[in-house]
Amino acid sequence: ESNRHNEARGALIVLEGLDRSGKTSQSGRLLSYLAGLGYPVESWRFPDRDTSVGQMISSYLSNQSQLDDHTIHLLFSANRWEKRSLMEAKLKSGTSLIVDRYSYSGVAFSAAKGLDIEWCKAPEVGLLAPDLVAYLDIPPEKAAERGGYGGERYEQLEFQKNVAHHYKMLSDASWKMIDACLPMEDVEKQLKEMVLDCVTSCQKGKSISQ
Ligand code: DGP
Ligand code: NA
Ligand code: NA
Repeated sequence: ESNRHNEARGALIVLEGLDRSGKTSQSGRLLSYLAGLGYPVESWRFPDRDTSVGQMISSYLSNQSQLDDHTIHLLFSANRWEKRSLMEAKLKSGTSLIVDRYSYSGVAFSAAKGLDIEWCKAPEVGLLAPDLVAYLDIPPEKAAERGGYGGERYEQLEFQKNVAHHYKMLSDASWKMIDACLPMEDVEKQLKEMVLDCVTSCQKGKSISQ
């Protein structure tokens, strides 16, 4: 029984949503949940601000540096690319990853600035495809009310409305939509079910897709 997890591949689980939709809290809860069930699991987030590319992104987000829209777009993408091989190794070794933001943030946030959507998608091609995309759906006005925004560059109501619009355009039938206005415990319960389903089906040997 304890061997079971070793032979299986991990699941790539992505949480997406506007700023203040609750992704970060829910990732923590999912991590404890899966770990408690004995699954190897890690929680990741993008941007990963710990790398040198991530530090450039962080400085841009906190308005300490200015960068051309295309340039920052490519840096966000590069930040995902620099983690790709580690991500693949983790999944192959059986570790599931709960990832707070991924390529969809990359496209939705840059397209919301007016960049061409196909141009935005191009550098994401070849990154690993998620097994599950859970979208924490919240009206931008509601998100803005949640204890206010932290003051980073994109945390502005008008801009978030535009991001929401682009997320809707990117979403497809495979996305799991969750009403993020529900009490946190209800959101958590729905997520746990989806995530457990996903981890279980990845164990049945579906291979990693790109
Ligand atoms: P977070 O650490 O999750 O709060 O993300 C920081 C901000 O950066 C947030 O407003 C979402 C935005 N963001 C995340 N990923 C990307 C990306 O790939 N491209 C762009 N343009 N923005 C992103
Ligand atoms: Na944020
Ligand atoms: Na977050």
